[in-house]
Amino acid sequence: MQEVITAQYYIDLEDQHGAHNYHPLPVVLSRGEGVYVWDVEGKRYFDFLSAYSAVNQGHSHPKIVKALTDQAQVLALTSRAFHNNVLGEFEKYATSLFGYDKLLPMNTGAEGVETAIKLCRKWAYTVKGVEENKAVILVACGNFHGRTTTIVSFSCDPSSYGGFGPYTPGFRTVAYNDLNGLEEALKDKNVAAFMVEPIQGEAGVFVPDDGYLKGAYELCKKNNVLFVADEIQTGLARTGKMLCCDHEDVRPDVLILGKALSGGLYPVSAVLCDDEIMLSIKPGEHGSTYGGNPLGCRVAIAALEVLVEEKLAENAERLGKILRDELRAIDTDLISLVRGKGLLNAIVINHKDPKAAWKLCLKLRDNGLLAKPTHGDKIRFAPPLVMTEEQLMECVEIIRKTIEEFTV
Ligand code: PXG
Repeated sequence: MQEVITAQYYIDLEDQHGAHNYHPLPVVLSRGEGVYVWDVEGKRYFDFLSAYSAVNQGHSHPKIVKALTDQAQVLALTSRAFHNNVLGEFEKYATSLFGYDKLLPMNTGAEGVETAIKLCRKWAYTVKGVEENKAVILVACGNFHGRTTTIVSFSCDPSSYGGFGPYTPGFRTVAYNDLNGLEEALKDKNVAAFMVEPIQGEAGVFVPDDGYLKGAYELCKKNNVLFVADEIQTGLARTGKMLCCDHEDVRPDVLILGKALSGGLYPVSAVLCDDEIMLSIKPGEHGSTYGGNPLGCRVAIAALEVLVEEKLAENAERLGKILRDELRAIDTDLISLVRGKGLLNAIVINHKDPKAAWKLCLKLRDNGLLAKPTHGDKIRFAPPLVMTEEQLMECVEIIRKTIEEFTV
């Protein structure tokens, strides 16, 4: 008789041989397609996390899979020691789509953020005229920009930075959603840039007041400071526009993209800006072995085309409104707040048990929907953007039923 391999086997395997740097929901996935994922026992779930907004185009989108497999058979990696015949095509497509002079390709989101930081510092010294080693980058409290030692240096979350010092200097924190605090901080002539998430995803989908991004951008302009938008999680149709900054007609000086830039098939990130900033970095001063490789570039072109061709921003905008209305209509004390934009949403759980959000996610899993708590009491609801209204209503029913049944 063949031994049945259960989910617990894989969980134990990771536990025994892997680092304990995550606390995943106990579900072991082995397949994904569109808005669905399946576990090793064949049970199907709605994915309400989308790999933290990396699979906006849905799992294994056929067009992106084809781009990946076709290119993998031809040429995957050259390094940047040589040119390849896909990089320029990707750069041209993405810069014309987003309206910038240039693009710099990297792999992970954190590398995109590091790249933006280096560009801002170089620009400050070579263009703005800040004295060498004095540049300051302003960031917002509650930020999540990645996990490198420099990036965690300016986190306000002890679980991100605690125990990882000494910290990189050159960053100052201002309160999020506070234009007065930003205006005050901008008085320092050494400020090179203000880097901000248009919605703070990791902080629990914290949506700033209308006008905050526009106001922050204008303050930056007044002070000759670069406005840097980390759209790694909010960008690429997730919030109902191609970029979240589009909601306020703000064009960031420096735009950081990642995650859905590859539709979940390959790590691709990028920084976009105009020549005055981008050309301040010279040959040999920045790069990455894999950054700009033909495989990633083909995947990224296809991933962007899918967003445009399938009108995923419009779908996210429409379904997001329905989702928030439906969630607000659930008659329960368990949800104290529903917030979000497009299909980047969160509910805040109101319960005396601090583990209530986790327990609710376990029940949602049992009922066929996968979501994950953040910061203890918030649950993000961010399905792939290829979802249909009918599927969304099925998900709403699962959530409603789970909440009604929920007793701790
Ligand atoms: N900026 C933002 C706004 C993000 O949400 C990053 C940068 C970093 O991207 P990379 O590709 O380096 O992870 C993110 C990432 C995790 C985790 O497991 C990361 C994110 C969200 C949830 C969990 O570290 N966002």
